[in-house]
Amino acid sequence: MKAYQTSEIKNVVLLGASGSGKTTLAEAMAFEGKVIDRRGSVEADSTLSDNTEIEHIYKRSIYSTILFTEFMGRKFNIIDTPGSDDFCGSLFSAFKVADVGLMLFNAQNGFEVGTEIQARYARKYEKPIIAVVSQLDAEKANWEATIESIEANSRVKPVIVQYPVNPGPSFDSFIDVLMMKMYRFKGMNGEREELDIPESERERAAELHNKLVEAAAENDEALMELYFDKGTLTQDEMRSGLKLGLAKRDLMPVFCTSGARDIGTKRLMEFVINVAPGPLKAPNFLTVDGTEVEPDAAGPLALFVFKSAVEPHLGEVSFFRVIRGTLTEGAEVVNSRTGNREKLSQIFAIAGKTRVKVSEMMAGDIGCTVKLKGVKTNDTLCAPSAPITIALISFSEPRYRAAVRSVRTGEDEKLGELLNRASYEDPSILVEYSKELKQTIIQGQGEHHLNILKWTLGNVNKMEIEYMAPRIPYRETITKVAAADYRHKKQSGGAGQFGEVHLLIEPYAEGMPEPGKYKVDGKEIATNIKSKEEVELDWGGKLVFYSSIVGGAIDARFLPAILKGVMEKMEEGPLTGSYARDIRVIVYDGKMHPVDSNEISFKLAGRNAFKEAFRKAGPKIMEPVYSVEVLVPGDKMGDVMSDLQNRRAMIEGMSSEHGMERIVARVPLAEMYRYSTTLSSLTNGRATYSMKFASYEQVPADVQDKLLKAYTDSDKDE
Ligand SMILES: Nc1nc2c(ncn2[C@@H]2O[C@H](COP(=O)(O)OP(=O)(O)O)[C@@H](O)[C@H]2O)c(=O)[nH]1
Ligand SMILES: [Mg+2]
Repeated sequence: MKAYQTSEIKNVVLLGASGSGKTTLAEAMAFEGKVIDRRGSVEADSTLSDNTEIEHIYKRSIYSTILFTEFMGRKFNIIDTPGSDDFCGSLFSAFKVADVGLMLFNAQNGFEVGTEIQARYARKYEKPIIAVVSQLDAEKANWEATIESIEANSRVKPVIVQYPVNPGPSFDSFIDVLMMKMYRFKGMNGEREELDIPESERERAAELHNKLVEAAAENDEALMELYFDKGTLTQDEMRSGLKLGLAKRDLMPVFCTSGARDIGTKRLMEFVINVAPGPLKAPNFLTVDGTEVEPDAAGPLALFVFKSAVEPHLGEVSFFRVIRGTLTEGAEVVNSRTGNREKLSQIFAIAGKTRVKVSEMMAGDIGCTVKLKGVKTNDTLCAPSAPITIALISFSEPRYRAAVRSVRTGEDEKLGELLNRASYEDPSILVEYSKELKQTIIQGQGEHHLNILKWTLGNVNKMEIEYMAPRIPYRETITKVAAADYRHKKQSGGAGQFGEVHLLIEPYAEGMPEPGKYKVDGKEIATNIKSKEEVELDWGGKLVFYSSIVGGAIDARFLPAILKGVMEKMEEGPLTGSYARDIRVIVYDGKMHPVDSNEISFKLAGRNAFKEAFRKAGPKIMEPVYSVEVLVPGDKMGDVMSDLQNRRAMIEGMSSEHGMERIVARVPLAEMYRYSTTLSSLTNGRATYSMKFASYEQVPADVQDKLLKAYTDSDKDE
């Protein structure tokens, strides 16, 4: 393969709802570029893109696939993505490295739920979008309805470049109102004739041509003037106007295809070459500190790793885009995250599972390399002389959590390795062992997402796993002042143990005044602070520990032991064994014994005095509450709201935008298990949501009673 110049490269991401025909179109594009000499089909499990067993079972893409194709002296790097929102992780990676999106609209369905979700992401990443009406040969293909639904729902203005003459099973022709030609296709392999527009279509074609000219002119004042002077624009002038409008996302050119019959593929690719931004015209990549990096093929090398995989018999495969410079086989680079040197002994162009060895790749190109052990997604590999770090792909917050364990015992280590690998390959999967919950917690984008992983582990890695509801990380705290005295005394043979601690506890809040006088159980306690220690707790919140001991009742050297005793109970709260937080402790009196007092005695006295006081201080269990944002179509608002209310949600706000309602609520984590599944079934998959930790709040009395009872039943403490 020749080494393509930066100006000869087009990086394209295929978007659209699941089933819209992305994988089939990718196949046609690869065929047009002669990467394959026969087109496979999704039905026959023979496409370049859907090449894994699980994709064959589902007949749908689950992983994103990169495939290059060479066409008219250009190299296209096409990223075929899964349509389902559960696999949006790979979409974010694709958005990072693609310069333009082809959004497929199935002519049988028009603007679908999946389209809407992906259009939202495209907006977020500011990707220019070309609309591709697909499956125009299908029985129920309906051009008018499809265009209407795009016009009604798309926030980027659709501008028709082509329309079909005979949509439906006899589909073989479309009219291109930019070229002002009709294209008629023969057979199934893209052979076409270029014809004059027949009499019967002239009026319609002329009308759409004028609209296209206007839409092109609108993007530039000079073009607008030309248009006013001449009443029209040349094809090249139209292209330059469309180029501007496309790049700014002011317009979305609309094309006609049937991927299954390879109709329209070539014209679409020509248009991408002529009008869509390539690496030189797309916005420059930014480094983590916001510096732009020009795609200069003569500059120092920088590669950005956007996807990683582990392949049997081969090991790690790292997929990258060359951000700057020219990569040559054998290049030595440094990983800017780790500082490690790496050698790229082999570099490849990628067409699904097929890798074609190349010797050189220039800025803008996409390829892969193998066997880089310490490299992962989001790493920048650069010339040691000019290290930079490209801004990272931000994967969305996980939306589904579960605890995971292996079904067979003794496989923890192997499971850990496999889960780490899963999150290496798919950074939208997060895995962590929680010491607090004593569970391995896995997070992903939805139940389907995690079930696919379960299938893969079971069938490919022979590791049977099960998912369970994760335990909830409750916290304990107190609501009022209480005091307790505790004397630890032990006399057994030789040296005895003696320590007595009088302490007082109260709820801690940021900015509260220093301790003064207290009245507890009818007794006045005046404090006179001698020392103060603030402990930032690892699990959130604070413990503030004071000594106000007078007259040397307890030696200062025993204070650390008392604090240690208190901390032991903070780590294993008296109510449910959960972490305690936000408490102020004032040791104000006690007793020592000249011989028997030692650290262990004071630790035990401190611990027990604290525990006793805690129980008298109106103790409460607190639960994590998340801020949840749901985006739901207006007609499903009622169902989603009443479901949220059943989850003890506090609705904080509602607003509408473009027919969607945004609900902001605070919901206890304990009520969010499997929420994505419920939301999806309430709305037929038309809603999305995100959640992030907000605060700890007291649980309602009935919930507290239940938790206390559950703990007392299992408590073996003292
Ligand atoms: N009739 C017809 N069927 C198509 C066409 N493109 C895709 N399909 C079928 O639609 C289904 C989904 O196609 P696929 O390419 O997997 O869609 P993706 O989920 O967007 O990748 C498959 O059954 C395809 O065979 C087309 O142009 N015409
Ligand atoms: Mg697909």
